[in-house]
Amino acid sequence: MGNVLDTRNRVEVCFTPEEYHNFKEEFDIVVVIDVLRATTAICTAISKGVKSIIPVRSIDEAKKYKSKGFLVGAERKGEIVEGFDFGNSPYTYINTDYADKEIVLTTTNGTKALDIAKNAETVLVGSLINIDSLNNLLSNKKSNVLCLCSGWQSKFNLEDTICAGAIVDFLISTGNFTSIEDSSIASKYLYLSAKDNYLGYLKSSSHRRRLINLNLNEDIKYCLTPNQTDVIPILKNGKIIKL
Ligand code: 3SL
Repeated sequence: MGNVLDTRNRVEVCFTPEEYHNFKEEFDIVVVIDVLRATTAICTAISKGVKSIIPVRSIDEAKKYKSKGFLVGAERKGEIVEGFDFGNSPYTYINTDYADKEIVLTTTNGTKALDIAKNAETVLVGSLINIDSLNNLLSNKKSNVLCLCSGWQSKFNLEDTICAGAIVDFLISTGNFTSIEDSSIASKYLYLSAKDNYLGYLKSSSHRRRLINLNLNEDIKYCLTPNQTDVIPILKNGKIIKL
């Protein structure tokens, strides 16, 4: 018998922004994930009516926007950078009404991943808080999907990988997608081990420890609580807006 052509689309996982160059040519849709906390904060902001978020990579760029009068959030190593309006907590957008505002944001890893992926045909913002809505949208696409984990300073992290695994698991279950990379298979199995208790599973993960040391336990709980919004942010022409 000859080879049967596999018409399924691919869903794969890239563990860090540094590995993105190995994947980028084959994927039309890139989902950028930074569960703790950048993409969760962005999903929250857009779901609370923020008009757009301009992600920038460096503090210098952020400063330029600040000097022009923009509202600017800046985080490095979990902390608010002095001189900016706020940091990277999703509660920023829950506790204060920034509806219809344009916000500039720079974070340690999340906005770097967004910058690296910016030339993909479609760049979506993923997190656990919008996971079902995102999965439903992706399952209707006839495109290869890459989950780009932001990681931590060029290293693998658990929370982004688990979120990516939730996407792989769901899309594979539709029968219309397949994965061939070990990173995707590993992500799926990590997700299956973690899905009943994200908080417990991530108890000793490096970034959870980092955030606990900064008294950010409420942020962690929020970021690890799935399906708090249906909103899917998309990066278009340098701005993140509601799809
Ligand atoms: O790395 C990032 O982009 C941030 O999400 C890190 S933090 O959660 O704000 O510490």
